[in-house]
Amino acid sequence: MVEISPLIKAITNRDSRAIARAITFVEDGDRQADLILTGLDPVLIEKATVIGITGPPGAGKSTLTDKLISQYRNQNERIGVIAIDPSSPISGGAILGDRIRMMKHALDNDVVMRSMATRGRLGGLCGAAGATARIMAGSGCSTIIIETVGVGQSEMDIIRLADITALVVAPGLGDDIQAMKAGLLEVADLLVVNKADCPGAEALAMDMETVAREKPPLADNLARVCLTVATEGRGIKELSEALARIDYLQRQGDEHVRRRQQARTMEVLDWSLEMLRPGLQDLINRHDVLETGDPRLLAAEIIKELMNH
Ligand SMILES: Nc1nc2c(ncn2[C@@H]2O[C@H](COP(=O)(O)OP(=O)(O)O)[C@@H](O)[C@H]2O)c(=O)[nH]1
Ligand SMILES: [Mg+2]
Repeated sequence: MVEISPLIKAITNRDSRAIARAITFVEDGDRQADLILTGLDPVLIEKATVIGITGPPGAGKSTLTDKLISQYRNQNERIGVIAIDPSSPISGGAILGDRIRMMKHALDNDVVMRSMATRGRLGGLCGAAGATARIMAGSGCSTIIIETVGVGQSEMDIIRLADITALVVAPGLGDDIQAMKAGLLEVADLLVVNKADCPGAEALAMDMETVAREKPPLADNLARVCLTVATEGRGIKELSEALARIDYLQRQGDEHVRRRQQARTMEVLDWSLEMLRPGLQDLINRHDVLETGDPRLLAAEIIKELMNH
């Protein structure tokens, strides 16, 4: 057991080791995390904006994130990055390319980075990511970027943690984009057509404009589609401005509160399921699963038992 209040103080003072330690408590489901989280400044947490950056693998999310970090740092903002990495269950870390790219930011005390693996963990990804974002905010980060591959359900859940979601697409990913149209395009506030230097970008941008027009307008003249060349840093300033504008508009109306409610709901659900899991497992173990009919029927029975406990 460590002393909590010095740790909270150290986080507030932007001590990177204290921040990393607190996030580890969160990831381990350690109860000390609760004490830390309730001790952080709620005003900082409310003010910070969580930006979700999603899209298919290879679209350029990491390159874009890297350039956005530089952009925010030029504006003298402190920034947090949570990279949700589905591919690396063992290291729980970013792939080598991302590591090299982010190296220059790793030396910057005002860039707080953390990667989280989707697989090979006990679950509770949403809850852990939400808590991590709050720790970053409590340490003075005004923007927190969550980078995630927009493929599976858990990644979709993660996106619901964000105040603003940018969907990154790129020409040449063809089928992926078609497959995405159902879910991700709907949740995206901003559509980023990256690799604008590659053939097919114009046509893709026109496609995206059509999609964007179907969205309820937040305001007149709000850019919903951004063209970028992440590798060259082109369009990054415009992208950050579009994000800032959406944030501003959402905070003017009810949308910001609605998003935060949605995020909290996801987190509570996620933690609840985590907490139920061991008890459920215990009850299931007491049944002969092969004998007790249909799995779904047994599940309903187990829930009944749990309620009567
Ligand atoms: N031509 C071109 N290549 C890019 C651009 N942005 C990223 N890339 C390249 O696309 C590849 C995938 O980028 P990455 O950021 O790792 O994509 P992620 O999987 O979405 O995170 C890398 O080789 C990048 O250098 C761009 O604007 N134009
Ligand atoms: Mg990436």
